[in-house]
Amino acid sequence: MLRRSDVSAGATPDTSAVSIQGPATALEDSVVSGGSAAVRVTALGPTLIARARVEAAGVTEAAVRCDGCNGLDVVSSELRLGGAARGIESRGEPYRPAVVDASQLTVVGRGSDATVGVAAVTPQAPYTTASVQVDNSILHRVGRALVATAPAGGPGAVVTAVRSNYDPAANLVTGSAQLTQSLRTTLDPRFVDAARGDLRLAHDSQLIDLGRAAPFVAAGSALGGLPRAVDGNWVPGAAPDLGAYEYQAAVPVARIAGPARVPAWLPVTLDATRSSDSDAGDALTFTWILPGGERATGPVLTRAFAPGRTPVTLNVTDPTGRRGTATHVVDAVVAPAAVPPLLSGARVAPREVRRGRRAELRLVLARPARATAFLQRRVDGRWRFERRVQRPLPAGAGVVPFVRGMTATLPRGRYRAFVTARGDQESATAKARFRVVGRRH
Ligand SMILES: [Ca+2]
Ligand SMILES: [Ca+2]
Repeated sequence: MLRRSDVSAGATPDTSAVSIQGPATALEDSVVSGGSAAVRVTALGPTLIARARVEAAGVTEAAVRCDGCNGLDVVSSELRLGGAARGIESRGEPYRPAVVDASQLTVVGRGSDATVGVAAVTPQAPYTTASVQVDNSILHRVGRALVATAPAGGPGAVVTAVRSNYDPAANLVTGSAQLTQSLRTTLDPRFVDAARGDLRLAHDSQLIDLGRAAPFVAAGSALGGLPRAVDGNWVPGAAPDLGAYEYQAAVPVARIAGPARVPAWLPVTLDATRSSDSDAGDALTFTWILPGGERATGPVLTRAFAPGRTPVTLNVTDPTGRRGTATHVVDAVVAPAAVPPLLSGARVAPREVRRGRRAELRLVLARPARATAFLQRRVDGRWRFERRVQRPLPAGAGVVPFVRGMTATLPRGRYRAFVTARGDQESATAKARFRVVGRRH
């Protein structure tokens, strides 16, 4: 048994990446490519290929080939074809009938005329038969969806296709071969992104829930390991989708990233981009709901909040209308106002005081205080006390005048006013420089 394997072979003729020769063998959850047949089965008993991705291009003639194998089941597998490859080929050998059942296949070609979805082939030889029956499958962009060839009048090759989606126009039946088709559809599969190799069904595919409940091969899990027979449309009742995958009809998961505590009235950003939906291709729409019924759309909400706790609800909706919800509470707080300094803007005006003229110390008090200024004069490189002026002042712009008589008695030179403001609970200091100029005494 091969499980979770990744096997490839070169382009050598008559080789295979995986060769199953004994019965009761399984190839599951694996990726296979290369060889003339990527997977060749010659076992004479039951074998199973489940949830495989098989690439058959270039010289590879078949993704899965049964050479006289009696009892091959293939299910929930994706077969990609290029060149002249066939998805499933059931090939009879003398005295060894080839019998293949296949369900839940997604077989995709590249639009070339030479590819074939499913084929049963009986060569000109005695006691040789080949059959394939396929259901719940998609055969897309292949040259011929179904081929059954057998010599005229000889043993048969039989292809039976039930409840599958393909274009039958180029089906080929030769000789004594038979082709039986029922419950066929020819819808656009609506893959999520076929150009990029994503062959899962988009939410609006009509192949969702179209499969029959009891296919030829018991379904098990879908490709990728996800549950099969999920109710993927709004019609009550679960049914398998056509093809290897199963649309899960998942409800989106809403997630909000953003700060819980923010300054009031300042814009903050709440981010919903980490919301998710496990259904491939389900684009999400975002609706934010604020108290009072205010709504906003888009994956990111930028908004200022009034003080207090504001619950913000996010609805994330997928294209089918399934909706996930998350709530984030924003606690907006008013930042304490900055306390202005008690004392600022201290300066002497004018900065050059003429002796005997008016001068004053100007300052700004944030709160009422008593202002005291020591006038110091620069003498021999040091500040020396000269005078003291003092005045209680209210809050606001304040002025401590130097009386005219005082300025008349100040010696010329460089000065500074060393100001101290004392309030009820606080004090502050500042300095203001000035000069005294004018005639000597
Ligand atoms: Ca389904
Ligand atoms: Ca979804």
